[in-house]
Amino acid sequence: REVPSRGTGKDDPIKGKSYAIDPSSPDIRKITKAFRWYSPQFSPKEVPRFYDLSSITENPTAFRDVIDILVSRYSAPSSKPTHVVAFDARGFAIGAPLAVQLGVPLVLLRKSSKNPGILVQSEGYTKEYKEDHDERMCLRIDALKPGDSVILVDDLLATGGTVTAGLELVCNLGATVLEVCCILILSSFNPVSRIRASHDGRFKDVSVFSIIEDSSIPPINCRDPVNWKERRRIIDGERTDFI
Ligand code: HSX
Ligand code: ADE
Repeated sequence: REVPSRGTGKDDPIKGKSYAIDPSSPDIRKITKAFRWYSPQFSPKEVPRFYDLSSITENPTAFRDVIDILVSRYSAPSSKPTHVVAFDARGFAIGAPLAVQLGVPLVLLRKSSKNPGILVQSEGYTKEYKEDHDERMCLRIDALKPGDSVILVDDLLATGGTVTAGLELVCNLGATVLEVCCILILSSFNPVSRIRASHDGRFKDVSVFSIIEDSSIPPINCRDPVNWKERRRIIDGERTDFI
């Protein structure tokens, strides 16, 4: 399948060596239409729009389109990685089918030393929302080596803090990053510029690919339950009085 890419350009919100696909193409419109969000009232975190990856994973057609676009992009000999490196936890849902289709290993970037073995850990990083604990990414020290060329996969990029931690680890192990890819980029945070400016410009040439941008996701994609006036409750036990 042909994957159109929009290159650099003055009015490109993702400036520099980074790409998003033409939002008017039919596949992209389908994925954009499928991506739901929730307001803070129904979200686990206080962000204006909490984007829900399960709107893609629970929609087999949209999910397949996402994976097909990525497989097509990374299967050409010149762009094929030796490894797919996916972020804990939502990056796993995208990285796993992608790695299987490409026939390359899937490396799991884990949060807070959840993986066994001898680990390397990133510096602390922050995201669009703050967790209660210090956040660090960890990678097994023998997961990658010099000469490996990887793509880094996550569901979305907001501030780019998470991706920066992954770049740091992959580069510290001597591997090369071909590209960072995600389904959705929250362009208003300027994640690409932030990533490139971080660590004194260590990742200034990194290429970033996103399938869609949040500015193209309309208000109608909000899935807040309309008749639920109070703050959401997490219901114990069986679903009896739910909506
Ligand atoms: C969420 O925040 C997503 O799954 C990404 O891993 C991350 C994106 O936020 P940011 O680090 O770009 O601000 O956990
Ligand atoms: N991670 C960081 N920002 C997010 C957002 N707005 N929605 C879902 N996950 C996120």
